[in-house]
Amino acid sequence: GARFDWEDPFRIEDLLTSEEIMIRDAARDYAQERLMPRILEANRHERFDIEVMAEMAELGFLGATIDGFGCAGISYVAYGLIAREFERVDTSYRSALGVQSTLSMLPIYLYGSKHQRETFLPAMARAEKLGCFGLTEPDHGSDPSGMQSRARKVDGGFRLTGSKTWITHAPIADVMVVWAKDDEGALLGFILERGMEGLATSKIEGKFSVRASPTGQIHMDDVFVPDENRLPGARGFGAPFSCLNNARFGICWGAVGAAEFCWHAARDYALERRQFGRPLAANQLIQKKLADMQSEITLALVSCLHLSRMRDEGKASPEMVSLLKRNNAGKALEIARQARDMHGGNGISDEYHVIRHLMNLETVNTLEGTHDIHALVLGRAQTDIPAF
Ligand code: TGC
Ligand code: FAD
Repeated sequence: GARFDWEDPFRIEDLLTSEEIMIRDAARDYAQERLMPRILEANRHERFDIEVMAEMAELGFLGATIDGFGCAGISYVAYGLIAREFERVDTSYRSALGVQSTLSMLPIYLYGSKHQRETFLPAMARAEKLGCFGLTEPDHGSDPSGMQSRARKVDGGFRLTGSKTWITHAPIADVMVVWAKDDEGALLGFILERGMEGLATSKIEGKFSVRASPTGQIHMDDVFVPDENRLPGARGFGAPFSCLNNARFGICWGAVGAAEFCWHAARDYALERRQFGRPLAANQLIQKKLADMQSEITLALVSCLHLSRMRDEGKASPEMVSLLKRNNAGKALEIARQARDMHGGNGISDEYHVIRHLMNLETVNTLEGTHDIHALVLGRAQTDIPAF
């Protein structure tokens, strides 16, 4: 007969392969046993435990969708399941996974030379080299096409000048995938390495969101970058945007992980906490909120699975990714807010974790294209009118 499992209403578990379940369980065990015990202090003190990267490498999670070069070659479904488990603990950990895998390693894999792939990818998969992705600038966020960073051609290489901001892992990265325009205004991609003359990074202090993730700026003052460090396959904005498509898959799944944590926490709390002589969960208003959370999360997960399977078959368009990134980040934020509310005063204490997720999801709603920018992508796709 048909069963109903409140935690998995549409039996998504039955739609996963045994390999996907194995990877998911490894990610869940690691996240719950090793990341969860660290996050409270890490978040309080804006601290990133760098050994987390080596642990992710040990499990084979870094650059995991890449086939070869020391990477596992797993599906986007499996990758998404890892992202979901990491973000169930904290956005900072999903971000760490995503920036290394889809925004640093993937551009080198997609647009790099054989030599660049061999030099960087295995070392990055082992977390011996950490990467970051520099697209956003102080004056150009949603519209990177206006960027001011310049790559001037000189003998044997390029001279890069400009600055990037809001760059995840900039303060700790050894390798920086940076985008800049050449003398003709064409967008090029470069692999910058810490220690190059004129290259500096700084940390953005005082964030109220993703506090366990080091975010910073990249300053380039006439940095000489040899020709061999230019990504030969990248020319035009299609290159960084393609990397973003893949990073956005991780966010689609990750946002649901954070939302699931908040939903489960709100349910547990409502069952335990008593007011007016009965559990909070005995109230219709509370049950409605739980039903809304369950519905949105279930629909989001089915969509994640569907979109990722399409991605694995090469059938996912950027607009499909925009639709789901926008939906899942926005819905997760709303779920976290409701869960915070249902915890009453305790909801603002970090020991209950929902306020941390709520603050993090503000970032998730903004990065990799804001909620409204993805609406405009979808608006353009159905009206043919770019309204950016
Ligand atoms: P547009 O005219 O649409 O396109 C220019 C060229 O790019 C191609 N393209 C894409 N290719 C692949 N995937 C996509 N999603 C693509 N979107 C556009 C397009 O085909 C065209 O190619 P070509 O060959 O014809 O030149 O460009 P536009 O200037 O109108 O841009 C539109 C818009 C607003 C969608 C774009 O600027 C955009 O996506 N803005 C948002 C910026 C953004 O997402 N930044 C993210 C920074 S990285 C980050 O946040 C990492 S967070 C990491 C973490 O901690 O998790
Ligand atoms: P703006 O573009 O200034 O937007 C401000 C507001 O205006 C938003 O609400 C936006 O939706 C709205 N808006 C903008 N244009 C329009 C329009 N035409 N019509 C209607 N509304 C509009 N970037 C990287 O390159 N690499 C990274 O690793 C990275 N990591 C990040 C980590 C964190 C914690 C954060 C917060 C950001 C990170 N980013 C990174 C940058 C991120 O991608 C940008 O913040 C994002 O793209 C938005 O750009 P912006 O902050 O300049 O906002």
